[in-house]
Amino acid sequence: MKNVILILPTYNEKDNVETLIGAIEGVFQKLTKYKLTILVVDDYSPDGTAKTVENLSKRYNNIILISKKKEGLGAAYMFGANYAFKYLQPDIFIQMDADWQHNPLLLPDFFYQLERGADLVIGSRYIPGGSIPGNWGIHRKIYSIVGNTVVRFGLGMLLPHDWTSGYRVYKKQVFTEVEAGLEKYSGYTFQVAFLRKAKVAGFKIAEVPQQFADRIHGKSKIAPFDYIKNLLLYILNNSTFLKYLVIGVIGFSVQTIIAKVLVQFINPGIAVAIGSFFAICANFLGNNLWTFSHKRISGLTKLSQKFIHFLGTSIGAVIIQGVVVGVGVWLWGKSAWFLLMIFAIAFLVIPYNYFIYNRFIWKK
Ligand SMILES: Nc1nc2c(ncn2[C@@H]2O[C@H](COP(=O)(O)OP(=O)(O)OP(=O)(O)O)[C@@H](O)[C@H]2O)c(=O)[nH]1
Ligand SMILES: [Mg+2]
Repeated sequence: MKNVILILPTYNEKDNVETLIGAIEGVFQKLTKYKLTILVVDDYSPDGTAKTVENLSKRYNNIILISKKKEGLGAAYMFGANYAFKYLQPDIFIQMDADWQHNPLLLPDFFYQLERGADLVIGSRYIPGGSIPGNWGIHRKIYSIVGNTVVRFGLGMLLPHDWTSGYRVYKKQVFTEVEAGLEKYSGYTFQVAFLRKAKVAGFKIAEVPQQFADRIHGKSKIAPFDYIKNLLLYILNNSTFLKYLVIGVIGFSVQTIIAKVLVQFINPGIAVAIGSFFAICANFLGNNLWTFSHKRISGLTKLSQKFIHFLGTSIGAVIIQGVVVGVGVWLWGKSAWFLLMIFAIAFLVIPYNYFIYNRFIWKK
């Protein structure tokens, strides 16, 4: 029998917590292989959530209430998990909002994925079968979709599809592996930081479609401005894409110097193509050492194989630049070559390479 600890962070959820806990208990009557403990982490909610939970703990013998000062969602999860390790011998954790936005009836799907070998399962709104509330205003929908997309592309980690979902089930090893340093993210950024660390550590992540419901009782605690600011700061500090751009600038400098020298002697299209070959070498080394250090390719055989692969995919970038500069010079004259090269790199080569690197070179 596995010990499952469901951490339920609450702040002013008096009107949600009773029915939700009742529903969760009902679900676990059928999940007989698992022994559930519900750990409510309440930050002294002024609405008296704690009192309701205390009453519930008389009805169910598997509810523990922790009351602590208000520190944010991430801090509540950290506190709950550390408490569980100290007193409850956890095997599996569940993270779930206490406002009914996460449907407890989905839990058997999460456990099915764990049993099939996943280490971490996410309730995803952005996969087929998943959704955000239809009655949300357009700004709210955009905020949610754009936020998630910025995280995925900013971090250069396209999978899983839903990074900001707080509905998650994971094995205890995931927490012990990622926990170090997470206390910095006491608010909602915790979810993204947690997931990124789990991904980097190589845990197997699965997604189940989730129809994210709208809140009926109580108010949202998210402060959008703070949330966006913290998320952007996190991405800036941890973005593969930004590191990739820095390496790209170095490669670009190598390319420019070589091309500027050669263009005095040979056709500009060829000069740029040669310059870009050297940029490719600089890019491969720089990205391997720094940008994708978490997926670094090592060993001479692997490195040379991957470099050939890299060269192969980079031919696309060489051709793009050769064609744009070649055709552009033919249209607008030789003096336009430099601007044409910059245009080709900024708008065509950067997205092309980033996609290829993630998809084919440093995939895992
Ligand atoms: N203990 C604790 N719980 C919190 C805190 N902030 C939010 N929560 C809880 O975390 C869960 C998610 O918070 P919500 O405000 O619903 O955030 P959200 O679901 O991302 O945003 P909405 O879609 O706007 O509701 C809820 O159960 C909240 O009660 C906090 O500072 N401390
Ligand atoms: Mg909510």
